[in-house]
Amino acid sequence: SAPQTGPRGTLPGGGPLRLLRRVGVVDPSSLDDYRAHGGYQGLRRAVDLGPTRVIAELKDSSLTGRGGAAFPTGVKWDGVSGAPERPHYLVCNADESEPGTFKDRVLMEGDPFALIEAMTIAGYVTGSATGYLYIRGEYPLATRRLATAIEAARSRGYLGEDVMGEGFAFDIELRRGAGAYICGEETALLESLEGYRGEPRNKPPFPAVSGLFGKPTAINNVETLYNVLEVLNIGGPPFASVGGGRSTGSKLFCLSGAVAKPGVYEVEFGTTLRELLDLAGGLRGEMRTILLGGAAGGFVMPDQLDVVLTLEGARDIGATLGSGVVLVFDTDADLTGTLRRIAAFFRDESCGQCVPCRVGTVRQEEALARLERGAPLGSRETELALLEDLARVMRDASICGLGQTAPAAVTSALSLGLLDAPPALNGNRNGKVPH
Ligand code: L3W
Ligand code: SF4
Repeated sequence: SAPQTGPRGTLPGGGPLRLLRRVGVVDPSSLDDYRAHGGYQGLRRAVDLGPTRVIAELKDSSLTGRGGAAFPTGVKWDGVSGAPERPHYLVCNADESEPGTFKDRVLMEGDPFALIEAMTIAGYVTGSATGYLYIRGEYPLATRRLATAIEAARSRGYLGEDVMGEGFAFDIELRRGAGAYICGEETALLESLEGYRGEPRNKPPFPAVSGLFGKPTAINNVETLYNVLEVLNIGGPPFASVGGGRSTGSKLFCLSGAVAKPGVYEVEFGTTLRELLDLAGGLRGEMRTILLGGAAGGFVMPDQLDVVLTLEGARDIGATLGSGVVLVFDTDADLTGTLRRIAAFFRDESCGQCVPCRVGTVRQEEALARLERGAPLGSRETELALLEDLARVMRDASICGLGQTAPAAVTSALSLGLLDAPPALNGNRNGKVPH
C-alpha cells in the first residue's frame, strides 16, 4: 500500500493528519475498532445540529469538491436539501479512474467505515433515504471492504429504517462500474446507475436539480465526503482557517513517476510543490517536467516548483490540481510518446456521443503519432498548429469534461515549448516511460 506523510499521524507542519489518520491504523473490517478511533462521532454531531446547521458549518468551512471541479459542498447539499421534488438521492462517485489517481482507493481500503458514515451524514442532511456508492470495477479490495462495512453498519443499526434510533432512514447500495472512464463523469454515472449506456447528459440542469431518475441528487467524490467528517470534527471556521479562498483544509496528492517514494500524501492547502516532493524523498534523477492535475492537467517546469498548491496557485501557472495527480518526468522520459498515449486514452474512453470529442480525439492522437514517428504531414509547425486548432474546438464544443479537457495536457505542453524539439531531442533516447 502507498506510504503517507510521516511521522505517522501528523501532517508535515506537525498538525494531526485529517483524512489519512485512520488509514493503516484502524482495522478496516471492524466497526468496533472504527468507533474506538472516533468513528460515528461525526454522525452524532450532525444529528445533534440538524440538517440546516450542518449545511451552515459546511458553508463556513468553504469545503469544495475534491473530484477536480471544486464546487462548494455546502451549496450543493443546500440545493438538494431544499428541493421540493421527492425523493432525493445521494450518490458517492468512487469511480476513481483519472490516470495517476489512487487517493480514493487508499481511503476506501484503509478506512471504509468512514465513507459509510459520511454518506449517512450526507443522506441525513440532503433528505435522501438511499445512497448509491458507485465504485470503480477494478477496485476489488476496496469493494469487498466496503461491502463488509455496509453489512456491519446495517446489522448494528447504523444503516436502515431507523438510523441510530434517530428516526431517519438511510441505506446504501453498492454498484460496481464496468471499466469505462466516462462513467466517472457525474451524469454518465447517473445514466449507468439507471441501467443505460454511460453517456453524459447536457448540463444544466445539474444533478442537484434533476439527477438520478430525474430527481434532486447530491453527487460527491470520496475525498470530499471524508472532509465532511473533518468539518464536523473540528467545526467550519477552524477548517476554513487552513489554506484560503476555494482551497481550505487538506488535500491528498498522488505522487508517481520519478520520485523517490511514490504514493499518496496528505498536505494542507498552501504547501508548495517543492515541499510535497521533499516529503516523497525528492526527485529520482533530473526533473524535466511535472504533470499536475492528471491527464486533463498542465505541466509544471523546474523553475516553478515553488508554486503554492491551491486551486488558485495552480491556475496562476496554467495548471490545475484536478484530482491531485503529481506525475514526475525525468529528462529520459519520452514526452511525445506519453502525450500520444494520453491522447489514445481519451480516444478510447470518449463515449462518441458528440463530434468534437469523437473525431477530435482521433485527430489529436494521429497528429501526435506522426510527431512521435518524426513524420509530420507538412512541417512540425503545421502539426502543432493543427493540435492548437483541435484543442480549441474540443474545448469549446464538447458536451462534457472529457472532450473539453482531452487536449489540456497537449495544449500545456505546446505553450511551454515541450514539443518544440524533434523526438530524438525530446527525450526519446531509450524508450523509457514513466508508467
Ligand atoms: C448545482 C450549480 N450544482 C456545478 C456541480 C456539478 C458537479 C460539480 C462540478 O468535473 C472535473 C474537472 C477535472 N448548481 C452547479 C452545480 N454544479 N454548477 O458542481 O461541476 P462541473 O460541471 O464544474 O465539473 P465536472 O464535470 O463534474 C470536471 C476532473 O473533473 N476530471 C477528472 C476527474 C477524475 C477524478 C477521479 O478519478 N477521481 O476525480 C477530468 O476532467 O479536474 O475539473 O457536481 O453538478 N449551479
Ligand atoms: Fe461523450 Fe466526449 Fe461528448 Fe463527453 S465530450 S459526451 S465523452 S463524446
